[in-house]
Amino acid sequence: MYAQMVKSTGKGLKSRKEMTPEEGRFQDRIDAGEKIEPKDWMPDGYRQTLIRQIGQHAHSEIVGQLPEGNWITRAPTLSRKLILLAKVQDEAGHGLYLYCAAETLGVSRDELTEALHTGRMKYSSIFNYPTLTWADIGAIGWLVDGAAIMNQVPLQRTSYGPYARAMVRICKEESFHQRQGYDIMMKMANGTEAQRAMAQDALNRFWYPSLMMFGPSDKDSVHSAQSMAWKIKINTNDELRQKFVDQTVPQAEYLGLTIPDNDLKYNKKTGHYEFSDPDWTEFFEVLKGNGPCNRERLGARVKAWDDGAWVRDGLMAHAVKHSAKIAAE
Ligand code: BYC
Repeated sequence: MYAQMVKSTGKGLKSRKEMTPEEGRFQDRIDAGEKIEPKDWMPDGYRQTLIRQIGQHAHSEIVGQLPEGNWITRAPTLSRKLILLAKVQDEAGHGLYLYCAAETLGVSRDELTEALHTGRMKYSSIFNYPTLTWADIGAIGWLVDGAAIMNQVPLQRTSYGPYARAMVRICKEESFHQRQGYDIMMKMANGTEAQRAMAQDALNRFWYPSLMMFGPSDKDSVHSAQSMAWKIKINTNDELRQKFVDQTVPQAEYLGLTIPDNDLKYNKKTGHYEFSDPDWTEFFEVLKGNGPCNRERLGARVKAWDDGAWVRDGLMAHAVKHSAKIAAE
C-alpha cells in the first residue's frame, strides 16, 4: 500500500516522556476535549494528518458528484430529477466547505487540486465504481451516504474546530441524501419484478464497496492509532463498519432485499451481525488506481479543470485591472 503525504513511522505513538513540552501541552488540550483552532500551536504531524484527511474528504465530495451526475438527465420523473440535482449540488458545497477547512491549515486549494490531479492525494474508493442503472442512485443514497453519515457524525466531535464545524451542516444534508436514496429503493423494491431485480442488483454491486468506505481493517490501518490519540478520528474503521452493518441489515429486510453475504448472521449474545469482509485485494487495487472507473473519474476532473482555465484567467485579469484602477484613484 502506498501512503500519501504522511507516512506513519511504524514506531508507535510517542509516550508522554518522549514528547517535547509543547507536544505535552498540546496533548493535554486534546485529552481535555478542547478544540484546536487554526492559529493555535500544533505538531506538524497533526497538521499534515488533517490536511491529508480533510483534503481527501473534500476530493471525495467533488469526485463523488460524477457517478450520480451521470443520471441527472435520465432521472425517471421531473421531481426525481430536481431532488438528484439538489443532492449533487450539496456535494459540491460539501467539497467547498472542506477545502476551506483545509486552507486554514496553510495549504492552498490549488495545491490540493494539483495533488488530486497528479494522483498524490486520494479520494474515496467508492467513487471508482460505475452507476449502471437508476437503482444505483437509490443504492448510493441509501448505502454510500448511509456509510458517510456513520463516519461523519462522530467527526462533528473531531478535535480540529473548522473540520468539526463543517461536519455539522454536512451531516444534516447527508441525512436528506440517505433518505432520498432509501425512498428510491422503496419505490423500486415495491415495483414490478424488473424494478425489484434492479434494486437487488444495485445492492449486490454496492454492498462490499460501501463496507470498504470505512477503510482497511483495524490491523491494517496505518493512521488510526495516532489519529485517535489526537481525536482526529473518534472511532476505529472496524467499529464504524460494524455499526453500519447493524443499522443497514434491518433496512434491507424491510425492503425485502437480500444482503449478498451467505455468512451474514445475527449473534444474539453480542447483539451484532457477523458478516464477511470485503475483498481487501480489490480495495487496495482500487486505491492504487486500478478500479473499474479510476481513470475515467480522474480524467473527468482534469478535463473540467483544463476546460475552466479561461474562466480563471478572466477572473484574474479582471482582479488585476480592478486593483490597478483602485490604486490609480
Ligand atoms: N478510499 O490508516 P487508514 C461522500 C486510505 S464522500 C480511499 O485507515 P485513515 C459522498 C487512507 O487514506 C465521504 N482511500 O487511514 C460524496 C490511507 O492512505 P494514505 C468521504 C482510503 O485516514 C458524494 C490508507 O488507506 N468520507 O460521503 O486513518 C456523493 C490506510 O487507511 C479509504 C471521508 O473522506 C477509502 N475508502 O482512515 C455521495 C471521511 N480508506 O492517505 C457521498 C473522512 C482508507 O496514507 N476520512 N484509505 O495514502 C476518514 O474518516 C478516514 O480518512 C478514513 C480512513 C476512515 C476514510
